[in-house]
Amino acid sequence: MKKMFKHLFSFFAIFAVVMLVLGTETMAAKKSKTLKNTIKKGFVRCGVSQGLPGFSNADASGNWTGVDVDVCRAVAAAVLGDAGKVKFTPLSAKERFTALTAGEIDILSRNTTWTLSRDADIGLTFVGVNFYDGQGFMVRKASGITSTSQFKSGLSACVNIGTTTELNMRDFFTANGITYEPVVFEKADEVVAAYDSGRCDTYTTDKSGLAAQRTKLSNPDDHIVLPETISKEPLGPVVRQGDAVWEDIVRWSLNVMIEAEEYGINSSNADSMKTSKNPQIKRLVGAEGELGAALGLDNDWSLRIIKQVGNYGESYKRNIADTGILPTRGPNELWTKGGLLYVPPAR
Ligand SMILES: N[C@@H](CCC(=O)N[C@@H](CS)C(=O)NCC(=O)O)C(=O)O
Repeated sequence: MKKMFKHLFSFFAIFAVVMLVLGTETMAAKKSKTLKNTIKKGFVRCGVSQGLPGFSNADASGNWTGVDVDVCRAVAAAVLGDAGKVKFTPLSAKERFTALTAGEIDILSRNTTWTLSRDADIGLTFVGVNFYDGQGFMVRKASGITSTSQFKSGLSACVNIGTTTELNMRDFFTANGITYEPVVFEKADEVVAAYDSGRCDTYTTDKSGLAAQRTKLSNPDDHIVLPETISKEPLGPVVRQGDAVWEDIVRWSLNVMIEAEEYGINSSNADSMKTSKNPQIKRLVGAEGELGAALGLDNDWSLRIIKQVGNYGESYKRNIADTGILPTRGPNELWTKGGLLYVPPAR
C-alpha cells in the first residue's frame, strides 16, 4: 500500500513538472498557431501590393518600403525582435484575400478597404485603419474637366478588377445617371499604362493611389486629380479569422505606432523615455506595466517597434510626405491635431 502511494506520488510529481514546463512555453504562442509558426519560420509572411509608392513598393534591389510595409515590419519587431524579418508577397487586388485565407500569408497589408461584406466574409478580420482615404478621379488637363460634375455619358474609366473602386464607380455613375464604359485590368501597372496611352478618359482609384500612380505617368503634370471624393476608403491590415492572439498582436502593433506619436515618442528618443514621469509613456516603452505579457510577448515588444520602425508620423513622413506623394497628412493626422487617428489606449 505504502509503495503504491509512493508510485502515485512520483507520477503526480512528474506530471506537475511536465505541465509547468509546457505552461511556461509562451502561453500565447501555444494558443496562436500563427505566432507559433512565425517564430518557427523566423519571418512574418506579409501580403503587399505589386508596387504602390508610399504604401508598399520594392526598389531595384528588392527592398520594400511604405506605410503598409511598416505594419508588417512592426509585427516582426514585436514578435521576432527584428523589423527586417519579413517575407513580402506581392499580390494583385483580385488575389489578395485568397492568399490570406489559403494560408500563404499571415498579414495582408495592402491598401485594403474595410467594408462590411469583406469583414463578414468567412476568413477575414480587419484589425484597424492605417490610412483614411477616399476614391477620386484623374483626368488629362487637356480635357478641360475640372470637376466630376462635367462628366458626360459615354466616358471610359480605367480601373483595377477586384476592388471597391469598381463598385463605388458603378454607384456613383448610377446615382448621377451617367452611362460609362469600365476598362478593367487585374494588374495596377496595366491600368496605369492604359490610361497613360489614352485608352480611357479617366483613371479612378483611392486618392492616395492616384497620387502615387501619377508619379508613374510619362508626363505627370499633364494630369489632375479632381477635387471630389466619392467614397470612404478606410485602409488597413487584415488577418485570417480565427486566431485571436495573432489578431491582437497585429492590431496593437499598429496602435503602438499611432499612440507613440500621440505621446511624442519616436525612434530617436524611445530609450530615454523609459525614465519619463508619465506612466503611459513608460508603458509604451515597456518600463512599466505588463502589456507584452498580455499579448504573449516580452515587455520590450513595443519599444522595439518604436525604435526600429518609428511612430506613425515618422513612417508617414518617410514614405508619403517626403516622397512628395501627399505632403500633408489631411485626415491621417492625430485626433489631437484635428485628424481621424484615434486608437484605443495601450494600457
Ligand atoms: N482600396 C481599394 C483599392 C485597392 C487597390 O487594389 N488599388 C489599386 C489601385 S491604386 C492598387 O493597389 N494597385 C497597386 C497594385 O495592384 O499593386 C480596395 O481595397 O479594393
